[in-house]
Amino acid sequence: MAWRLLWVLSCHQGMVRGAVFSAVGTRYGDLNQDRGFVFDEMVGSEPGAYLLAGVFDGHGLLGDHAAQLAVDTVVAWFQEDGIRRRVHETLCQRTDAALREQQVQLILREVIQQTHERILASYDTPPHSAFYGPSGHFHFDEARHQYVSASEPDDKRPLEFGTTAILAFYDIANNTLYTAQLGDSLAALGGSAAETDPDGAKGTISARMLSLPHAHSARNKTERERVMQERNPVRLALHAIRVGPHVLRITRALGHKHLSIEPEFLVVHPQKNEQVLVLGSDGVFDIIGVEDAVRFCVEFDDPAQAAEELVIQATELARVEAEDSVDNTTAVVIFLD
Ligand SMILES: *[C@@H]1O[C@H](CO)[C@@H](O)[C@H](O)[C@H]1NC(C)=O
Ligand SMILES: *[C@@H]1O[C@H](CO)[C@@H](O)[C@H](O)[C@H]1NC(C)=O
Ligand SMILES: CC(=O)N[C@H]1CO[C@H](CO)[C@@H](O)[C@@H]1O
Repeated sequence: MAWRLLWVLSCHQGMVRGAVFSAVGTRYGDLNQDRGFVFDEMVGSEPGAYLLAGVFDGHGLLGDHAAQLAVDTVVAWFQEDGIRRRVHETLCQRTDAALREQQVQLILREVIQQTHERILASYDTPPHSAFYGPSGHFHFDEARHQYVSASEPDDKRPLEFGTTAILAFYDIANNTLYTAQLGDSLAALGGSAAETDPDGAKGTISARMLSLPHAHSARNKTERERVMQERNPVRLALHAIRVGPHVLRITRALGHKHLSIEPEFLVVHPQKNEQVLVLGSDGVFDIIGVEDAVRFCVEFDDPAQAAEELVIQATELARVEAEDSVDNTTAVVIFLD
């Protein structure tokens, strides 16, 4: 099995803890276009403390570059002094919750816009060489603004890439969880009733999706109609869209010059029996259902171990079910209690 650990990162913040684990699938050779991160600001339940996490699943020849730029941009943005102050003021103000929620969503919208622009700007200075799994190495031809295969000079690829995004922002003191979704990377929230209710049947799991699995899918009729109405070179295909030579199952993405970056937002207030938040690329949620993912994670005390085991579980199931065609698979696991 050609899965491989790419990175583990974990952070501790009072009782809220998160970690990310990612594995390369077998389908695209030794290349992982998924990225994930967990970032926190301040400790414990100090006013203004929050946890931010995300998963990005890149596509195209430079999909990994797009996903990495997304992580770097989002993390750097939230570390800027001006943004830190603004987030702090937003979370600490005693105004009504609706206004605060609106302001946090505005912040998320801005970081998405910023990240999109940063990835688009990178089209002007693409890396000189790129590795694209089984298709091998490519070199950038500046004159023609395209990539040419190092081993097959006739294999030319245009510059076209992007990434899905699922961002989760948890305002700890106000127990408010925000998600922003672009594409088919998803978030799930749930937990075990036994943790809070001694009479609750052990093994009773509650779980809900915090994103819409088909909101940005080329199978979604409303989305197909929206895509057709936009003035862009996107064409519809069976259960997919076609942008130049590329066939995509998703209709929105970050950093893709022809796709919408209008995210789906959701705001929830986690209940006592909802202790686990899972963010995953489609490598996770195409294979493991929401309830099973939550059931699996509550068995662990350490989010890093939960994320790793969940990814291993998903890749092993995929290997059996999809005859060794295993996608890049990334999970962020956050324990909220
Ligand atoms: C949200 O949390 C902040 C920081 O602890 C607090 O000052 C504020 O009153 C809370 N807002 C509400 C509506 O509870
Ligand atoms: C289809 O897409 C629209 C627009 O993105 C969304 O509001 C709707 O919920 C989606 N339908 C399903 C079944 O996900
Ligand atoms: C390298 C790799 O496996 N990339 C794939 C990750 O998953 C997305 C979609 O699920 C593909 O578009 C990437 O090519």
